[in-house]
Order: sequence, then C-alpha cells, then structure tokens
Amino acid sequence: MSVKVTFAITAANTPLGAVVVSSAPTAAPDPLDAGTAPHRADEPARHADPAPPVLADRAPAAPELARAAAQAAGDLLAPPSPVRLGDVVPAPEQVTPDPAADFTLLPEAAIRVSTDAGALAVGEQLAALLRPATGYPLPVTDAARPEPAGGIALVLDDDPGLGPEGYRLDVTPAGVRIGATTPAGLLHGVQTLRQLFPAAIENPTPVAERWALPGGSITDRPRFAYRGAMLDVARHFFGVDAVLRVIDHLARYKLNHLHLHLTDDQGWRIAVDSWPRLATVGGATAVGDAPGGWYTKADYRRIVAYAAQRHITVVPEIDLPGHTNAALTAYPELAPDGVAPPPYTGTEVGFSYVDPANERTYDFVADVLGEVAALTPGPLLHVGGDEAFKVKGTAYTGFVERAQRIVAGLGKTVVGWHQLAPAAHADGRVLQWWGTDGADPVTADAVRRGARLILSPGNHVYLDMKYAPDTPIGHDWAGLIDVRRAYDWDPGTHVADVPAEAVLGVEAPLWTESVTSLAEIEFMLLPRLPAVAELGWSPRATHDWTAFRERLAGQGRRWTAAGITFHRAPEVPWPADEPATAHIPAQVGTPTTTA
Ligand code: NGO
Repeated sequence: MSVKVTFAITAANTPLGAVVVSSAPTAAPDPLDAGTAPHRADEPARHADPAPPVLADRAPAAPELARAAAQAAGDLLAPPSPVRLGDVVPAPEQVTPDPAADFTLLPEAAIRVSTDAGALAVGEQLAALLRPATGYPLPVTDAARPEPAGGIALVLDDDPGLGPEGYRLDVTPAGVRIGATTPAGLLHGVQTLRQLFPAAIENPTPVAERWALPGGSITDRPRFAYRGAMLDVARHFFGVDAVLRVIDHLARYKLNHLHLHLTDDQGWRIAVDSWPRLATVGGATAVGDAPGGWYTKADYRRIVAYAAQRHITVVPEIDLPGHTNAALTAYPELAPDGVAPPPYTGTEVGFSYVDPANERTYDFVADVLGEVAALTPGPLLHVGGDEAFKVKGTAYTGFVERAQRIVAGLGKTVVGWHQLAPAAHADGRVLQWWGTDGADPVTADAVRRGARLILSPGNHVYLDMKYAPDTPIGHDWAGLIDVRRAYDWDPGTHVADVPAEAVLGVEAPLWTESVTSLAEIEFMLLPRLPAVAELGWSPRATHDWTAFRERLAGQGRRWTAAGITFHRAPEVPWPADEPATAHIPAQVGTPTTTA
C-alpha cells in the first residue's frame, strides 16, 4: 500500500479583491513642473490653478504661461507607472530609466515570440502570469522577428554579451521587448517584467487597474552560475503540489537549482524499484509521527519537468553513509550489526550509517544512485556525506571515494556536503559548504585540488534558523538569521583562501525538523530567499542593505495579492498597510492521507 500526503491549499485561492498600488509621491505638484508632477493612479489628474486673466497692457509672466500650458495638457497626461524601473529583486546589473517612455498594457495586446519551442513555452508562461489579474486574452503568436507592436515581444537574439542566462528588457511607448540568447534568459526577463507591473498583477482574479510599466532599459545577467534552494522532504514529507509551489518561488527570484534532500533518518522519500522497501517501509515515518509519504517515479518526474519548464535543475540528494536510519529499517542487511533499528522520529543526528565494510552496501549505493540518475536530466547528483560521525578516517574517505566513482560511472558530477573534502578529488566535484566559520583549511585544500564550492553558510542562509528569539518554529544552533544577516555577506570572499572563481554559487537550505506545512515553508523562505537570490544574481556593486530593504518591501504586496505566506520582518519597511507582525497565519495546508 502506498501512502501519499497531499495538501489542501486554501489561502492561495482566496480572491483578495482590488489592490491599487502607487509609490508616487502625493505632495502638491510644483506648478512650474505641472506637466510631469506625479499623481496616484486612482486619483483624477490634478490641475494647476486656473491661469489669471492676461492683462492687455503687459506680457504674461513665465509662471502664468506654465500654468496655462499645464492646464491645456490636463487629462491628456498619462499618470506615471507606480513602479520604478529599478524596483526589482534581485537587483539588475544595469538600469536606465526613461520616464518619457512609460507603456500601458491594453486589452488588445498580444505576446509575440521568436519561432522556437522554448521561447514559445516562455511566452505561454508570461501569458499565464498576466491573464488572471488583467483578464486580457493575451494571445501568444510566433514570428521570425517578433516586434512589440503595442504588446510584448520575446526575442531570441544573438547577443553573446548577455551570456546563457542574461536578458535585455526595453519598455517604450511601442511596447515591451525582451531579448535573450536562450529561453532561460527570456524567462528571467519575464520575471523582471512581472515585477515592473503594479503589484495587483499577482491577483488570481481580474482587477480594475491601469497596467502601466516604467519606461527605459534593463540589461542583466547573473553573477554566479549556481543559484539554489534546498527543501528537506525527509524530516517532514511535502507532496508534489507543495514542491511545485516552492519551484514557483525559486523562479520568481531567478534561482536555477532545486536541491531535494530526499532521504534521512526519519524517512526515505523516493521510490527505488530494485530496493522497494526503501519507500514502502523507510518512507512511512516522519519527525514527531507526522504522516510519512514518498514520491513515485511519476511524481518525481513531474517535479523535474515542472522545474525544467522554469529553467530550474533538480539536484537530488541521497544522504550517505550517515543519515540512513530509514534505509536500515527497510534493509537491516546494510546495518553494521545486521539488525533493523527501530524507526526514528526524533531530531538528533549522527547515529546511523550503512556499513562501509560490507560489499552489499556498494550494490545498494550503485542501484539507488543509478535509478535516481536515470530519473534526473541535470548533471549533478548529491551524495550527502555530512555528520557520519561513526564512520571515521579511511573508512569514511574510502566510502566517499567509491561513491564518487559510482557517480562518475553514471555520467554525473558528484556534489556532497563539505565533509567530503578530505577524500580524493574526483573530476568536477562540488562541495556544499555549510560551515559557520570561513576559516576552513580542509575545504580550501580540497579547492586547491580542484573542487568547486556551493556556499550555504549555516549562520547566513540556513533558512531553518529562527529570525528572532520569538520566531515560533526553527532552530538556532547557527544563530538567529534576520533578513539583514541573510543578505550581508559576500559569497565571492566568504571562505578564506578560496578564490571567487572556485565559487559556483549559493544555496539556501530549508531543513524541516520543525517545518510541517506549506505555510510554514513559505514563512521561513520569505523574505530571506530573495536576499540569498540577490547575492547569487546581482553584481556586488549593487549590494546595499538600505536599497535592498526598500526593494524587498515592495514584494510584500505582491505576496499578499498572490496569497503567499511570509514573515513581516520588522527590519523591512513594508508599506503602511502591511503591519509588522511575527506570527504564522492559520494553517493553509491541511495534510490529508490517502491510500
Ligand atoms: C545540519 C545537518 C542536518 C540538519 C541541519 C539543521 C547538515 C548539512 N546536516 O546541516 O541534518 O537538519 O543541520 O539545521
């Protein structure tokens, strides 16, 4: 019998009604500058005082002429877009506003896309993002050389300067043009465009709003090639729908890797045909006797495909040789004493391991990694390697070196937690550094031998850490991580004696010992995930906490409109209608168990 957990999500579908947003100043306009004085989108255009009568015996003064001109212009002036061109997270590389070039999307607009299956798929995603709130049909058509023509053009360009993920976005009175060399670049441009619309664009149902965009150009590309988040589905199990929603959050902030921590002491979450009891027995449990569950191969493929459509690569982790109690309950022959341990539903670490001295262990490793590799189109396979406290010295390095060879034999590149460092180098291997002290000579030495790093410093980006002492869930072993702490560090220089070129990028792990629902996942991810995303994407020159917190504040209304839970962190200046609170709203995901 298979047990699956699904989540009934209610908050996401709650229509929130019209949200009218404007960041334009509301101070009285300067009459000399009446032609450009901003006013709110929901107010009638302001008019300057009536011009005084012109006396026949003198020429009109300059202020009088200005007033007359302003009055003549009157309602013909379109209000400016409520969003500024630079109000984007992660911060773009180059922003050139042109206030004279604002554009408003109208009901008859179309999306025109280069003739290419990948570009068309991005066009359809853009349409799906914009249709609910606008209520516009937004047909998607393709052409050899698409033009904005009063709508939006997504164009595959030959511009090597943009790199494989960069894009250029132009907003002009003629429409929007996004150019990129790949569909991935187009999608990143689409995510930027999405943030340039008024926040009400996130509403799931039509809103009466002027869909104005700020004029100008953005040229953008990522600082690091690897930008990721990890979800631990082993301590608590989360169904496919929750994972897909997390993928949406990653895509929104231009992250391109989802690391799934699929196995641990408390549960085994992926079906393996050659060792079926791993899922059926090992998958039945979770922390605190919460419902277990596992992904069938079809479930896993669905996750991989959904991620791939968003240009996100799934990195599966099978944690070895420690963190394996669930596997040992299913196959006691792998345990050092050959005896099945009891299922484990607590939160301690470091006590379990598969026997590195038993040849059968390597059959298990090869079979499991082989099946997972076959399901995974991405190049990376994560073998864990953390906290195997009972497998020491050469027993540990010997095990790791065999596991690394097995991964290479499958045509994949091995990733492991940085505890793998003392083992021999394997071609291309990647270490995920989760230390809390950047002085780490063992890791630096592995880098000298050829390893590259993904940075997940525990005291900056472990999103299972509490924000503050009163955060209702989470750990604090690596300290408290408020938004500023998540943001204020530099992946390029963080680990001593590791050059920036050896840093592949950043990843924010969310361990789930205390996280039990989709609402709690979102509460821990937001607003810290965008901070980590910005470290991975934006050039260091844009790094500025004061500017970041302002831009981040603008995301709050978007999350609210979309029904996404987030922590209203007090250090972020949320708009006045977003009160600062630190509670998790009532559970939005109620686990239901089906046989
Ligand atoms: C550690 C440990 C995990 C815990 C996590 C909790 C790593 C790589 N191993 O990180 O098993 O869940 O801390 O913060």
